[in-house]
Amino acid sequence: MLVYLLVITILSLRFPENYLNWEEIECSNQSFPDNFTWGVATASHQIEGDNTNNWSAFENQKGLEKSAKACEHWLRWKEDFDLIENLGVDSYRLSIEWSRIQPKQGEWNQDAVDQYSEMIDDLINRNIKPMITLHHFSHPIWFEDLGGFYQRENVQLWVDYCQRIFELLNAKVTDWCTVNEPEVFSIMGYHMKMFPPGKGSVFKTIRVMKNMIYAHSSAYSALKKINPDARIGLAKNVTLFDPLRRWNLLHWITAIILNYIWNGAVISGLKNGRMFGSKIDSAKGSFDFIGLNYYTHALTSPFLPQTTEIDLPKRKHEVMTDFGYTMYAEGLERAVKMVSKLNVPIEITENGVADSDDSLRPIHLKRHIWQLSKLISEGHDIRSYYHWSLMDNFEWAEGYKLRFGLYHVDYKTQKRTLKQSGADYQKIIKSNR
Ligand code: GCO
Repeated sequence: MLVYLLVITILSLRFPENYLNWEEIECSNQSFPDNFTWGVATASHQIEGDNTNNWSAFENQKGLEKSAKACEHWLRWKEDFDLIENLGVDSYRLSIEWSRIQPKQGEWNQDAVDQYSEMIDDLINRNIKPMITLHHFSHPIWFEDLGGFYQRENVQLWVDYCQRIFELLNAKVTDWCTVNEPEVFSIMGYHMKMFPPGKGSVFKTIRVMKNMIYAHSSAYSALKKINPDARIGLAKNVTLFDPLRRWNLLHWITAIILNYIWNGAVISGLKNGRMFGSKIDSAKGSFDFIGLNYYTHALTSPFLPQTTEIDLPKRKHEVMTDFGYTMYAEGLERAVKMVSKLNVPIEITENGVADSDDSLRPIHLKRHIWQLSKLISEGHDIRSYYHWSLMDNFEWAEGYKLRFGLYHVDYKTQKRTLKQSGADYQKIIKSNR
């Protein structure tokens, strides 16, 4: 019993779960460095509409809500860029849809390439720096049919594609994210069955996660050979895992295991070239920055739900978001400290909230930005903040019911309307505080 108590005490002290008294915090008093980059983020499949890729196939196969026309961004991109400009951001994180560029293996769709080039030029003309993500969950069906990232030999096909896009745009675009959230892609797709290809195997998940890190590092070295000055990194989702009952060792053990699978493995892969006991030498140091996507923490027990469709447990005083996880701005500190281990500049490549009536987002924004400024003032090298997302869009397995936008989208009319939170963000950007 004594040993048990000792272990629990050590764990509790070593891994505290902090909460702030927000009532007492004056959130508007902090300023940001002059060169701090404010941004918004989106991903191709979530906004463009009419994509034919692994995701659209999965939507059909599983009877999910279809992405269909999404925000019709492929047709309305110019007016959407007006919206981005209207926010006053310095940068826009977007992804390029591989399935548009290479609808069939060996085929190169010049029209799509031209449109993306035009879009990039247009952003630059508006003084908005693009950050390009090369793989944000979606890829062509032919690639999936070959086994996708489950087969290590397929990685080269993706790297070839990345090289061509990079050759085309690297003179104009300095910041590149190779892959978005390798851990979410593999866990949701190969364990939780909620993303394509809908498999349920821990072994497959680990294999794909390693392959994604290998894919990232292969792209990194190929692209750096073309232009050593480019800034290339990846976006890592950090979800914190805290034991539901802090006196229960089983809950601690679950939290520790999940933390390794979700966060530790990728960080160790990038830092030491080792993950899950295997070596991926090329991964070591293969990044000029680390992108951090931060949303929440999960309270764990051995009975953690295996779907995102139900609410996760929460502390009494915590506020639930529409996604069924809580708003936990305090956690940004631990998330930043975790990725700080990589010793490179940090870009907050995503942070936001599902909140259909925009009642929570203004507070969410304020708290996270306050936390961010505090971390910067404490010396963390955080260069940017990209809010997820520009406008409401297709939230993967959850479809359109979850609204993450600073702009509201009426999907019937495709009308976009600035929300209160969007106006708040505009002000924050303008005053840089
Ligand atoms: C992810 C993605 C985004 C999501 C966002 C909100 O984390 O799943 O990068 O595509 O839409 O995070 O859940």
